[in-house]
Amino acid sequence: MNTKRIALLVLGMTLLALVLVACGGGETQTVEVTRVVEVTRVVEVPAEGGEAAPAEPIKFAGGGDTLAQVQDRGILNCGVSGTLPGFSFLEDDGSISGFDWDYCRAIAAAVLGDADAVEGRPSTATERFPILQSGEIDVLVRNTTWTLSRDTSLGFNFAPTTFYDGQGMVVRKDSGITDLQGLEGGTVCVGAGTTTEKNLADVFRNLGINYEPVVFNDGPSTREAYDEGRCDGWTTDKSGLVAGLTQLSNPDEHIILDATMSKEPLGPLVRHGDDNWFDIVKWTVFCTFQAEELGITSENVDDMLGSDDPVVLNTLGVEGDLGQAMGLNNDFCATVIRQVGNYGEIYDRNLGPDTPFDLARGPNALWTDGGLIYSPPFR
Ligand SMILES: N[C@@H](CCC(=O)N[C@@H](CS)C(=O)NCC(=O)O)C(=O)O
Repeated sequence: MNTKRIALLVLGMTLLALVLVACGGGETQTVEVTRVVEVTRVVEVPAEGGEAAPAEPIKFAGGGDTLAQVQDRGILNCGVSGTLPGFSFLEDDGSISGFDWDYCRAIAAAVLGDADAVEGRPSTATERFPILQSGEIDVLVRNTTWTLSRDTSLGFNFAPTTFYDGQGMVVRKDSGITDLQGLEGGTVCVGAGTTTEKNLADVFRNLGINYEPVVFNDGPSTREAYDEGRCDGWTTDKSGLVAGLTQLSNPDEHIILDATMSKEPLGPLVRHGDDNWFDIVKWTVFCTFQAEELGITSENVDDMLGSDDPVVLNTLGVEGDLGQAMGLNNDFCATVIRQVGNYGEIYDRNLGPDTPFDLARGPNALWTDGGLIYSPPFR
């Protein structure tokens, strides 16, 4: 054994020596309280012969073996939409592109050292949760909103939000509708199994608007029905509307109303029951945030390995053993940035000014620029 456990009992931290306890009859009593603090430290000592023995496999608390399964398989199974340009879009040649897809690739890079070692599983809104619950996919990155019930009773854990969104409404310009109230007595196309459907009902009830929801099984059918004129309005996440507008027959004939109907924090999620896997997905996302904040890009990451800044060195695994704490290589974050890029690069590549979407960063700016994108310390 090259590891010794040293238990230190720190006794007698006598605290609160004078605690005044109110007694029944208004009297006070003095009580002495002694706190016992047990500190257990694990100390690495060299094995016999002076050489450090190989590290023992780390046993992770919290159950689950998703990491081992993915490593044995050599492929990450990642659930996506596949029909949402800019986020995850399945091309005719079978390739997938988009912001969500890049997060699938980032997780594969962190875990397997290869951003290409990932299989995308396109899914509709209604089938996305069953395929994660059943283990068909290891992680879902599919424009999915973090809600309390999904995070608890549905049995999922949400990694940090990668895209702060809100629900919007598209109408035809020539309809004369300029606000939600203009949809009074009208019809709205909406996808089943989404937060969108429920928000629509709540918001219109609050505003006292009578309307008829026309519900479809998947995103493309919802959009096509609106395009064919079957509804007066079409609602989903604003990101979905911006992406979907490009797929309408005449995009210029439609507008997104100036109304945000909900909060839609979108990000990756995993099954309950595997804390280590959850940590891996979480810290892969944080790695992309942290790298943008530190100015580490896919272009300069190798130069940054020689930085003088200890924060950069810890993030990239040149110093410390942060990756090992999750069963990953210590340079997992360097691999992610080298192969996929930091948050800003991922955003710009898929949604930025040089794309058809040209989505302003808004709340998705770094916290240092007034946005919500923030990583806890890599320490
Ligand atoms: N963020 C919402 C809505 C997600 C959603 O599924 N939106 C539809 C409309 S954009 C969609 O992506 N459809 C694509 C599809 O079903 O493939 C949620 O998590 O419920």
